[in-house]
Amino acid sequence: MFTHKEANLAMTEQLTDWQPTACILCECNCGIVVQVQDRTLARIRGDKNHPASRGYTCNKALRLDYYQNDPNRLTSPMRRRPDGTFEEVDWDTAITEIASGFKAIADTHGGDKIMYYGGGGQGNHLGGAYSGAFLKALGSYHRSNALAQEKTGEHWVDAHLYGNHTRGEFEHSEVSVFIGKNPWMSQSFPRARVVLHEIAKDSARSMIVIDPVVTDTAKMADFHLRVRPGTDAWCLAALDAVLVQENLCDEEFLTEHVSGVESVREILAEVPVADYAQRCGVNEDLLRAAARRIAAADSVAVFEDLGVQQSPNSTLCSYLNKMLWILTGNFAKPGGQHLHSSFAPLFRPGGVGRTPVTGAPIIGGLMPSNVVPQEILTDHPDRFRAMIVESSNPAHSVADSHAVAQAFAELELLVVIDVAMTETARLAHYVLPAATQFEKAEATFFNLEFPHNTFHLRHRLMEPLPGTLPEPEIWGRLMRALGVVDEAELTPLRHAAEAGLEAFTDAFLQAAGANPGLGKVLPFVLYETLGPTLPEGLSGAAALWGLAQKAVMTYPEAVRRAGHADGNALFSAILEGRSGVTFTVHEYEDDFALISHADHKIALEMPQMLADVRALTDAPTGLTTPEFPIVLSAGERRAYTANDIMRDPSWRKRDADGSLRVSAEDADALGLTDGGRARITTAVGAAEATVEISDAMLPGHASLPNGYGLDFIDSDGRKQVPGVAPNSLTSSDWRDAYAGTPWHKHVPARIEAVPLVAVAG
Ligand SMILES: Nc1nc2c(c(=O)[nH]1)N[C@H]1C(S)=C(S)[C@@H](COP(=O)(O)OP(=O)(O)OC[C@H]3O[C@@H](n4cnc5c(=O)[nH]c(N)nc54)[C@H](O)[C@@H]3O)O[C@H]1N2
Ligand SMILES: Nc1nc2c(c(=O)[nH]1)N[C@H]1C(S)=C(S)[C@@H](COP(=O)(O)OP(=O)(O)OC[C@H]3O[C@@H](n4cnc5c(=O)[nH]c(N)nc54)[C@H](O)[C@@H]3O)O[C@H]1N2
Ligand code: SF4
Ligand SMILES: [Mo]
Repeated sequence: MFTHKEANLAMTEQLTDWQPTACILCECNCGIVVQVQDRTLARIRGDKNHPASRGYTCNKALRLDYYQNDPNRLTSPMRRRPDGTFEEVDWDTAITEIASGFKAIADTHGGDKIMYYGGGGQGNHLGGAYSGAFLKALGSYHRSNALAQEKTGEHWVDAHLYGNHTRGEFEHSEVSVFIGKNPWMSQSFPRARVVLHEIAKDSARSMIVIDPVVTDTAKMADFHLRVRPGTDAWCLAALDAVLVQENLCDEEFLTEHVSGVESVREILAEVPVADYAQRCGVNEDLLRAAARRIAAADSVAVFEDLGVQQSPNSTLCSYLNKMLWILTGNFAKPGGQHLHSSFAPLFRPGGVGRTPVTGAPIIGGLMPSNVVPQEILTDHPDRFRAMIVESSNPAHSVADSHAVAQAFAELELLVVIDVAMTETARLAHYVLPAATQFEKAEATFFNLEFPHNTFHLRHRLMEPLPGTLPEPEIWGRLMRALGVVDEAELTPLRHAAEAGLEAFTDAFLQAAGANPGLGKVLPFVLYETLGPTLPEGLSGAAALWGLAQKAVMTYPEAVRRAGHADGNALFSAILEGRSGVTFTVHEYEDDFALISHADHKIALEMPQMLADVRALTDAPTGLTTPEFPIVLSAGERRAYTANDIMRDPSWRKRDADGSLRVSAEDADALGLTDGGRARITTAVGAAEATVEISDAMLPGHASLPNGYGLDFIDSDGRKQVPGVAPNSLTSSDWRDAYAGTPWHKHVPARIEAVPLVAVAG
């Protein structure tokens, strides 16, 4: 398969051999093999040796060269001039000025006024692993990233119920349930389209989809519960209630493995199923049939995603959703729901608190992305004064782009680490150019599978583009500029590392025992000492040594079952395994041990959530107004969207403008035509889009894709901004009460036809 540079006749080098790496466009990180030619990813196909994806890719992986060879890539550190333009500066100047700038802010206002946003996109979490040393050295601990735009509500519920993250084993489930999730387009679990096909063609298996849109996934479903947008709480409460009211719960499982069942049962017993079915717009018989199908199955796996996590009642929906598999005992068995091992935590354990200015909840160490501008744009003494953004584009991906830009303009120091001059980078004082994910060692920490869990260290396919650096080296240089670690501390570790991993382990334990402060800056210490001894191009993998030791301590049996004798053996296997390694092999019983409560039972009772279930009786199911009568879902995943990773619009084979999808009924009523233009207005902004009339949409519901409205300078120097930037239409305050996660899928809007203007001549 040739990628976009195939027509380039100026190629001078031969194609390399096939080299393993991974796709970086979604959290699956499917293994791929690539032939490189003249720094282009010339040929790409699925890697059959990758333990999770086994040769699978979707349509997007084949077009990764549009990321690798984005013509707008950064090739030098940039410093903003007072007039807002940028000048190139050398690395030494940039590092020195940035380190002393942050130091000055920490000294004057306190390190806690420095905030960190990002730390990794869909496939690159290694860089962020090194950021912690620099931040801790400054006394900075406040952070946020995209997980606080989607998963923190679910994490909060998970933390109460069992203290861990769950995943469904769809490959083997008799019944699969997708709630506000369209895996045909958005993937998110291994080999998604293959698995969906297998489910659809097997009459013994069923698929239940809860989605207002007739998505590609919904088309394959046996039960499509086509809820009205924003009414999932009623739908899920009714499904749970059917389980209780029709005595369909797994009583043996509940008695043995769940506490707090009775109060839940009491509340669900009161739920008026017929009324709730009507309120969410789902036929009552269909809803009951779906609940009965779940109850009758030997195994059920569920996936909730943005359709509920970015809609009203999102945290409540997470709670109600988990009842579906808990009440029916679909845990700790093949095809069910599982607690899995993790190679590195995505959330900070126990990281709860409140933000300094707005008092918003901090969950898993992350403050809501939505409050970031409000934590800056104020004269509150504890406001953030400085920020580091790494591998994220919050000026485009966080609610209310205008507010974010205004806030960032107030910062005394903003540093962005990215491969491209993004919307966020343009607001920065300094922009540091990173090597791409094919020019450095990289890895994903989205290791979420059970019973086999995979970790993949990707080797670089080529040297970093001149002028760029891998993040571990950027953080290493920033740390050296701060000068907080004494060279004398590092020397013995450097020598030991040269003698091999065993010697390094002994020396490390001794050094850490003598100076516990070293642990605080661990990734830096590993990078400086172990890093230089690792094979060419892999110094950035040094931090994985610590994580490998931790994995063995946390899951000793499962790591050994996967064939790794100890932490050093696991680390070595990771360094050598070019297509990824299985790091844990669990037995189904292990699920219970992974419940973090002392009694290893699921703690079902969450009083606030139960009060909210009760309150649904009187709560409004709609949030639109006469002024904004349509529900706009701002940010749907489509065939050619990949968050903000792909900036060159020519990577798309279709949907170049990112059309606004509307129902035929709305189009009629509003005078919209297919291919015509519409103006969308919300409480905070307005935009114009191309209309697509679609029978997938319910009347009153419209949808725009994510990842559009990014600017791009084409080869003629012209700026293009195809489609609508979804967050030009969303607002910071439109968010969940518990987790502060945004309601991007539920933005009240007004849509009007834009009359065609006749062009003279
Ligand atoms: N192609 C592609 N794939 C991706 C990504 C990408 O950018 N492009 N991004 C990745 C990332 S970061 C993520 S988080 C995942 C997200 O993956 P998904 O959550 O599957 O993605 P979305 O399309 O944003 O939303 C899912 C569904 O929610 C539905 N929905 C809208 N409103 C409601 C509602 O009120 N109730 C219910 N039940 N459903 C509703 C939409 O119709 C849509 O089908 O995708 C990942 N995969
Ligand atoms: N309205 C609306 N907003 C949304 C969503 C929505 O559905 N609707 N979805 C939300 C969700 S679920 C998510 S996950 C977020 C995603 O939004 P972001 O958190 O902004 O993450 P990405 O889009 O993955 O952006 C990754 C950035 O990393 C850069 N990058 C790529 N490779 C590298 C590298 O190797 N090193 C460095 N340093 N940088 C690199 C890219 O150029 C890009 O600027 O968007 C959220 N925003
Ligand atoms: S499923 Fe995700 S990781 Fe796999 S090829 Fe598609 S976009 Fe890439
Ligand atoms: Mo996401």
